Amino acid sequence: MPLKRYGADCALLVVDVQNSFCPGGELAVPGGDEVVPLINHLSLLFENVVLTQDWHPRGHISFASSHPGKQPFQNIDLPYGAQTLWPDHCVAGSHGAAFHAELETERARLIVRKGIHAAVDSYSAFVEADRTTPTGLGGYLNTLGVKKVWLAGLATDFCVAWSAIDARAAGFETFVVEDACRAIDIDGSLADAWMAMRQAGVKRLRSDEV
Ligand code: VGL
Ligand code: ZN
Repeated sequence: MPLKRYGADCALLVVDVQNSFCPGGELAVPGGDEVVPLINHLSLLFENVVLTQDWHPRGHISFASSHPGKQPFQNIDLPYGAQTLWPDHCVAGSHGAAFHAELETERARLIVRKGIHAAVDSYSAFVEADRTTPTGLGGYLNTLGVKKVWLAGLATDFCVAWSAIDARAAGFETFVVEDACRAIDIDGSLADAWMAMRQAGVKRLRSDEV
């Protein structure tokens, strides 16, 4: 095993590498499974590995099926703001919500489940879509003395981007490993996400630069 290059003040945040987002899944991200070997390798370099898991109750507000007459990928307005509607995905306890079978999960010290409230989505691993309800991850990382966070996983333009931007907002130096992520990319969402991450001060790098 290679030497752990990143110690107690660093964390690798592995975002939503779950069956629903991999080929064959309900909300498959193109090439979603391709990140698995890279992430397994990256995780060997980190003392602190945290996984996130999109984890929705049945009938979740982000599901198009919860809104009669609406289709997946349409946008609607909710009390907390705009919401893209998705196919049912990552239903708590389902096969889709489970991690990709080849993702190495043994060394993860924390699994954060998000989107757990029926009426609020959460792309971000830190703060739900109402922009107020914390998941607890920021407090956890601060308590451990983590100062720098690297992100990889799915999807670049949704859960990775929101989590990276919120990591910056919580004061962490933040890096996104671009080739260890894959995007959904609807209506220019990937370009918008990179722009927003850049403006937030998120650093973008490749896995061979980690
Ligand atoms: C995600 C859409 C809906 C993601 C989660 O992991 O990027 N995208 N739920
Ligand atoms: Zn979701």
